[in-house]
Amino acid sequence: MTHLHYHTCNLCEAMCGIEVEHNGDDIHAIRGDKADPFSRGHICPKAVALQDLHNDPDRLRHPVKRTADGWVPISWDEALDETAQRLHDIQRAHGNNAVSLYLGNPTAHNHGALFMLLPFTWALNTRQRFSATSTDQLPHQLATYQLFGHQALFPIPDIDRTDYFMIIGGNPLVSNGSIMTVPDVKNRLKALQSRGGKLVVVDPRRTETAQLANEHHFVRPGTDVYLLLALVQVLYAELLVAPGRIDGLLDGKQTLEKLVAPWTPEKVAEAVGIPAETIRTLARDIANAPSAAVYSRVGVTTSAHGSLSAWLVYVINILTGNLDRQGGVMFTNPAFDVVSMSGLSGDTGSFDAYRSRVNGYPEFGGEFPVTAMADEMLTPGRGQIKAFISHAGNPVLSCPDGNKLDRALSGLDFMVSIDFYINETTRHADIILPPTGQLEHGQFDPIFQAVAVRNVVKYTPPLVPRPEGMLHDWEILLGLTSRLNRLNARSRRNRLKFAATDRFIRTLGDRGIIDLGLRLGPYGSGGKALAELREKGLHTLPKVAWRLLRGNSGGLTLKRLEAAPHGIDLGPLVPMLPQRLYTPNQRINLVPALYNRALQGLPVPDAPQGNQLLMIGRRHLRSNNSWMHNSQRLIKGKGRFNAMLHPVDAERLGVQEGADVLISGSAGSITLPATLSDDIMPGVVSVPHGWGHDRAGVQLGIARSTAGSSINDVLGTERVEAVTAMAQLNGIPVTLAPA
Ligand SMILES: Nc1nc2c(c(=O)[nH]1)N[C@H]1C(S)=C(S)[C@@H](COP(=O)(O)OP(=O)(O)OC[C@H]3O[C@@H](n4cnc5c(=O)[nH]c(N)nc54)[C@H](O)[C@@H]3O)O[C@H]1N2
Ligand SMILES: Nc1nc2c(c(=O)[nH]1)N[C@H]1C(S)=C(S)[C@@H](COP(=O)(O)OP(=O)(O)OC[C@H]3O[C@@H](n4cnc5c(=O)[nH]c(N)nc54)[C@H](O)[C@@H]3O)O[C@H]1N2
Ligand code: SF4
Ligand SMILES: [Mo]
Repeated sequence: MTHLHYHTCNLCEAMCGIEVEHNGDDIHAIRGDKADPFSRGHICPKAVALQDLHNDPDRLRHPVKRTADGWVPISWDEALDETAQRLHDIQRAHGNNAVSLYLGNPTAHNHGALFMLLPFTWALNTRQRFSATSTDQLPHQLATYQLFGHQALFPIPDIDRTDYFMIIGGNPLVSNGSIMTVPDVKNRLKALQSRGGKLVVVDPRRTETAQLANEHHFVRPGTDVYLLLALVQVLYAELLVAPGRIDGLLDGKQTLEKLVAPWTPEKVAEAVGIPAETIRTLARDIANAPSAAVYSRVGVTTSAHGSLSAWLVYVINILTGNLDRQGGVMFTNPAFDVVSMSGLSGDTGSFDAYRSRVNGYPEFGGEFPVTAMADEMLTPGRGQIKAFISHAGNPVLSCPDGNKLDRALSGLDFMVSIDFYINETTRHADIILPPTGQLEHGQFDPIFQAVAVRNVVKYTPPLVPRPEGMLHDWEILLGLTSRLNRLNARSRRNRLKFAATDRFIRTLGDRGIIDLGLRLGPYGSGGKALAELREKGLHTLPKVAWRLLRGNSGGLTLKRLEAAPHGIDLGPLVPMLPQRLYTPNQRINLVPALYNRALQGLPVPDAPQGNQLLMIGRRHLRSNNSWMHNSQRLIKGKGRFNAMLHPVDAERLGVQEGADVLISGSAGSITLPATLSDDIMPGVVSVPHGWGHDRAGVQLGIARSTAGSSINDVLGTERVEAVTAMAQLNGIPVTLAPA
């Protein structure tokens, strides 16, 4: 018997609906779900590979422990007990900060894990927390925190209605959108063009997205900040500043005018690589378009001046009247409103409340940047990291200086990984706790629904019931949380309190929490109650929660959502200001002090030096950061691990198409084949990240057979962004020579 099951692909942020034809575990086909109102049948090749992940013989299905004779299976009780006890003992002996935690990218795609993060981090009570945020979107979050008062209140391009869309350092045709959940992005961009709109891409490479665009401008890596300053300068100089409806909410317009005055297009043009007159035209086009959305992503946030750049992009949208306007950048009104829920508990974000021990780097949202991680493990003293927990991450391949981290991890007293693969990172663990796979748990996307280009909501149940002897991520994290709390509880009262929390979560389960969130959200009947609570400044969520759950309410519930297996479209984005602001005075200060300070310290850009080569990254549609490389169907075909450089540079350096080159940076060297292309700016070399699976002990049969090494073995941890100390992954000076 063949069944059709509707699910959501959770491999990237696009949330594509899929139709799985299957008989139990036996998957016959995976197709796009044409009835999903948001993704409209779109999928990419990775969705089909979900079946390879599901069937992968290398995927762990029970906890394992490292012994002198290799990995041996152990029971869940033994694994969870031993892990909690080891962590507890290390904290007793060396202080709470001796235990550290790293959260990888898929944590954000797993609602169960997300729901457990707060209780789990409370139980750990350590300042040594890290995540992929600091190799990714931290500057965006800092900017939303500073401007709008909440670290997750992102303005999202209204791509379906905009007249002008500028993408700086993003390649949605390959990445399928990021902090902009936008399935079927190619057709949406084509629709923009056929209604007379303009797509403009600013990128050191003529990317897949740039090839579709009406205009593409090469920009020298790391110089976006100067381009953006000049755009703002032109807006003021040519009297194009017109914030429109939100003008009355703004502070700092004059301060900003003075700050940008020196940054004329002429001053920056040579360094940026874009003529002054073109910069002027760009500013005029943004200002004069009936509506415009300016958007920046990874190429900008992981570069030298990511914080200033991310801030300036939002500023340009504000100054041109495009914030909170149809066709501009808008806030979402999600059914499960993570922003207002965390806002209610008073947790809107934090920055630089304390600093890291060794490097003195600022925390953001309770985490230190990953650039501090290895040093915190390797540097002796009170607070040195002795134990490490990795959840859904592979920092050895994804963070700068993988070899240093390798060294640091192998010197720890204890390491546990919550992951279903023995990869470059988890091979260092003492215990691995594997969760259920993507089709074995339900799928709900509290984060990505909150950054989608339409208000949408969807829940899909698991394809197959949780296999016997397996646990979901949230159950593993709850198992550890309960045990740690029990070990930590000094009084009977505390023990009872922890037991009650444990019972609360276990009774609700992930589904109960989704249901609760929906009821409390803007489309649930409890949304009003939540708004009232917020007005009263009350923080007693659980009590209200129980009442709402028992009551029979009229609004959106999980049950109603499940009756719509393809998801529910709640309509286009709507204006949300000023109510949505979390700033204390519900106003927007255009020039928060930290950006003002950073601008004072911004060096005047150098003219490009003759033979300098700057390395940037590159993503591929059939790859997903450092994983999904164990699928034959994804990795087959032309090799993609190569260094792309311009023929002019190749000639200067004596490099032939296809020949091996040695790329060296501050942390080391890698060898890889060169590919020559006019699509890359002269002086720039592009290398993909996430490869290099040949490290000893990696148990990924197919991935190991692929060629390649890790770009992050070239990048050092010392190159940090000035404001946040987050990793610089783009625009890195390297040398290149024939191998
Ligand atoms: N040089 C360079 N480095 C980069 C980047 C770059 O552009 N250039 N990009 C950066 C960015 S944006 C990011 S987000 C990071 C990503 O970096 P990481 O998050 O550290 O690494 P991933 O490659 O995403 O590894 C994901 C891991 O999660 C596991 N996993 C998958 N699903 C689940 C699940 O449901 N539960 C659990 N428990 N585990 C799961 C996989 O097996 C895999 O081991 O890389 C960063 N590193
Ligand atoms: N297929 C696939 N999809 C993915 C992922 C994947 O690995 N594979 N990863 C997912 C993750 S974790 C994320 S965070 C998103 C990222 O989503 P995007 O940001 O859209 O992805 P990238 O392809 O890294 O795009 C970054 C672009 O910045 C350019 N760039 C580099 N340096 C600079 C610079 O200094 N200035 C400017 N203006 N541009 C620069 C690069 O050439 C590149 O085109 O993608 C997600 N989707
Ligand atoms: S674009 Fe591909 S990987 Fe991303 S959600 Fe859709 S099918 Fe999955
Ligand atoms: Mo990312």
